[in-house]
Amino acid sequence: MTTLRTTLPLLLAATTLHAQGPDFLYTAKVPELARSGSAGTNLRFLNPNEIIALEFTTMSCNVLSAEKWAPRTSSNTMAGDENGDTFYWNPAIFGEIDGLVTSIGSTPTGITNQRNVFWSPSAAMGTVVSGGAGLRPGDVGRIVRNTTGDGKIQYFIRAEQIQQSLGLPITPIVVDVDAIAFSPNLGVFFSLDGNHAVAAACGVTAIQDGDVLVIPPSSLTYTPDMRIGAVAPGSAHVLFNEAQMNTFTANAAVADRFGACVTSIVDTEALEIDPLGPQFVIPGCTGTVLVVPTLLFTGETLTGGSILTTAGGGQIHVAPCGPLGTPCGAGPTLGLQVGLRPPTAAMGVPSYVNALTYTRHCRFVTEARNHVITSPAPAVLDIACPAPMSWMFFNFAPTGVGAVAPSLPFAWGFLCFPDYYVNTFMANVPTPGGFGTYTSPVIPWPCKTLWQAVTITSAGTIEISTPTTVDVN
Ligand SMILES: [Ca+2]
Ligand SMILES: [Ca+2]
Ligand SMILES: [Ca+2]
Repeated sequence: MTTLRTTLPLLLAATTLHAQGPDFLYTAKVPELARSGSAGTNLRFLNPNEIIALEFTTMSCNVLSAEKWAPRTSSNTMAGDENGDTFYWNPAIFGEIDGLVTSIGSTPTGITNQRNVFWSPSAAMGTVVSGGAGLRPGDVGRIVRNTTGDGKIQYFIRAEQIQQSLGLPITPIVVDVDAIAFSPNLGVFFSLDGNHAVAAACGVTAIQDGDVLVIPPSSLTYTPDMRIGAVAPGSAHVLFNEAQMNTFTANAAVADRFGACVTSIVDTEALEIDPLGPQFVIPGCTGTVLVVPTLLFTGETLTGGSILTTAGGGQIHVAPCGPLGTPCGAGPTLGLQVGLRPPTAAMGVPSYVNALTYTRHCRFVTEARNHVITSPAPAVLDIACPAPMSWMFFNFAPTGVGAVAPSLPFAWGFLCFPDYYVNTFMANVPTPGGFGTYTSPVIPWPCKTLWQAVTITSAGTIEISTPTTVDVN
């Protein structure tokens, strides 16, 4: 197979990247626990369809903990009753989040929030609320409010565009995007779940799930807010094939969760551009010059949650708190390096990192103890707050098949969740140490209850949390 990596790097490029770091948002392959225990709250339970934050900028390295950032209930609230069963709660929404990306236009203040980050699901979201094609495994998108209402889908790149870039027919949809990274100067980098017969650039006729592909910037057109407007057919190049990803992986000499040396990638699972890593310019076979950045990557063999880099021909990536994996021969990769709690002192977490993006973000999150309760009962909500005091607000949510709660822009906030759904003040909730718990009055009858907390940050901004909906039977 012809790949670009077989051509020697010609020139160190000085392309400017948009700054997104230095913190991470990522997802774990299977349910995990926050290293900190999240003060005993339910926020400690991290699920594969939830986005986790790893904040080198705000946490000491000796207590570095991954914390819940986009709970299922927040996505459920934004999505509404997408599967038409009259419940907001859908613990299986998205299956897994298997790709994450941010775009320059999505972060006008440089801040990533739960509305402007893009993700790829492993299972299609219901279309009862969104209409249209919905959010499918081959798409990378987000849930937005538009002129027709809440619960709509906006795409960073559509499955149809991925298939066009591979020289495939637009229908039927066969691809599942499994890793994605983007820079307007460098293009869209991606990897798929599964092997496909294609008609991509350079005469490539087959791609594997370990391959890393790129659609170069010259083959992309953008929307005004820097999403992908169109792709040139057959323009995707295999940047690194699976054998080359195996070489990077073997060279990194990282241990898996059991302490065994990992020598192959099997399936590339996450990609991100390292803005501090060297870049090379190589001539593409079609005459298109490609700029190859340093890529952070993970794969399904990288249990324990290690993160590797293509730098130097393949290494364990070094983050502000140290290497993101245990060197081969030095014991297991535990998961502590990405803030997860290992099952024992001698065995790492079962997850690999399934999706990864550099960000700057705020973490102000609510999570229900029970997402479906039977009246009469109180709702109990856990809060992760960036300040030591928060104020809980309430509203009723619409009921019925395909219901979705209306949101409005939260005019004061510009760091945390950007929209509000609530209208009634309920109570002060202390959040010393970053966590707190609120117990509502007894809810006497069946209804849909919607909750958000408000706080004032040390920066002096008024911010609102992610929303939680509790279905009351
Ligand atoms: Ca539902
Ligand atoms: Ca996917
Ligand atoms: Ca993945």
